[in-house]
Amino acid sequence: EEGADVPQDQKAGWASFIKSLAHMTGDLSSMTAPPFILSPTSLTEFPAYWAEHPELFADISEGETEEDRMERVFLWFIATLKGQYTTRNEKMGSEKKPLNPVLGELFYGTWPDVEGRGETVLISEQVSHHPPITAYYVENKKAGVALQGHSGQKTSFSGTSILVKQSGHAMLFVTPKKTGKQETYLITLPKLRIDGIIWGSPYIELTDSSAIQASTGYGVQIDYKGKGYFSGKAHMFKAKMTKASKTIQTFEGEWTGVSNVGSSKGPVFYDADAPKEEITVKPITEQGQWESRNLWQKVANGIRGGDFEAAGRAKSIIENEQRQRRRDEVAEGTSWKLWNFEHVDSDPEFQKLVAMMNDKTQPTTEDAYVYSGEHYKQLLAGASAESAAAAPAPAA
Ligand code: CLR
Repeated sequence: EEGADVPQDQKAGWASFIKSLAHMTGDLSSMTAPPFILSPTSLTEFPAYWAEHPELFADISEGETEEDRMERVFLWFIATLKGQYTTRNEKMGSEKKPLNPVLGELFYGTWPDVEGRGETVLISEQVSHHPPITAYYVENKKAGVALQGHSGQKTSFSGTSILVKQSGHAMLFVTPKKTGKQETYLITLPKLRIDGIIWGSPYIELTDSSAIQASTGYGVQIDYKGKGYFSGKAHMFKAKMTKASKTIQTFEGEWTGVSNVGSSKGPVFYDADAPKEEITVKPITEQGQWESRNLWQKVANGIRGGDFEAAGRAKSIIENEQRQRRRDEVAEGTSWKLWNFEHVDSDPEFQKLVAMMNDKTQPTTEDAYVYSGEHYKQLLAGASAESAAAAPAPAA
């Protein structure tokens, strides 16, 4: 029955939310949704999903050959998918609507150096509010592996599903232990279909294709399919590793379960039951005012505790403060300065890799956010979160 998973008192709100989806103009993030579907987590936290298997990330640079390293990059990539796209279902029962980050919002965290693998750090920053774009940098210095990327979304509604096109891409920089010579990998992102809207229990299925293109000439194309395509199962993929149009290896299976090398009878490639490691974040009391969990604390507490009026009030304070800040900038003829990133229209390495890619998996935009780490490095150097911040803090 329609709306079966919606609390009785929110059924009307959910129905009108679905109606409003039909008029959506590409950006769902700023639309008002009923309380039961709200998540207390901001989108600036999502880049952490790239590094919840820090050992696989670090192991990339241990690869003996170009082919071996391509396969390790692909293994790490597949291992991130379950976290990226099914975590909210597992933790909160369904996909939820994340908090819409403010411009300048930050999310910092680390994964510890265990057994000499090196520490992994995440620097995530909201670099655009309208449309929402999050830039991120993940690095394991010791291993010689770093990921720089940004993420935006264009959403539409099919009548039953929300369709999400991801804009943005990621560049992976690897310094192999063997050669010491840097390799780059361009990573494009799959499309999402959010099903289960009618019932009030949304979940993600991945569709179409994405790819990873290496500067070494190796590439992997990944095709995603849900129920009833390759088999009766949801969350399936098939992938093909190639070099100079020659197929080197194929892979297939479930990105939420077991995948195999070659056919489904081949050796196990990855088992998504493998435990993942959550990011370590400073206690909120030690965070700066632009850091996500500190900034949204009252809103998140309201959502978690079911006090949606308190959450709404806290949210309005933040949003009004942001609007005022934007008005002041216009009046002063200034513009917001990013903390840790610099926007570029394109870059030569990106163009080289795109040219090596199959058309249907190419990213739609060329621009990127290059990591400078200005604010993060000041913090590490011992500045307090506030003094490291050139701009005044947002509303308390
Ligand atoms: C953000 C980038 C991450 C992967 C990822 C996972 C889930 C996506 C999210 C991205 C963007 C925002 C998103 C979310 C699922 C639902 C949510 C599309 C792509 C939208 C804005 C909210 C939908 C609201 C319904 C649940 C009612 O690497």
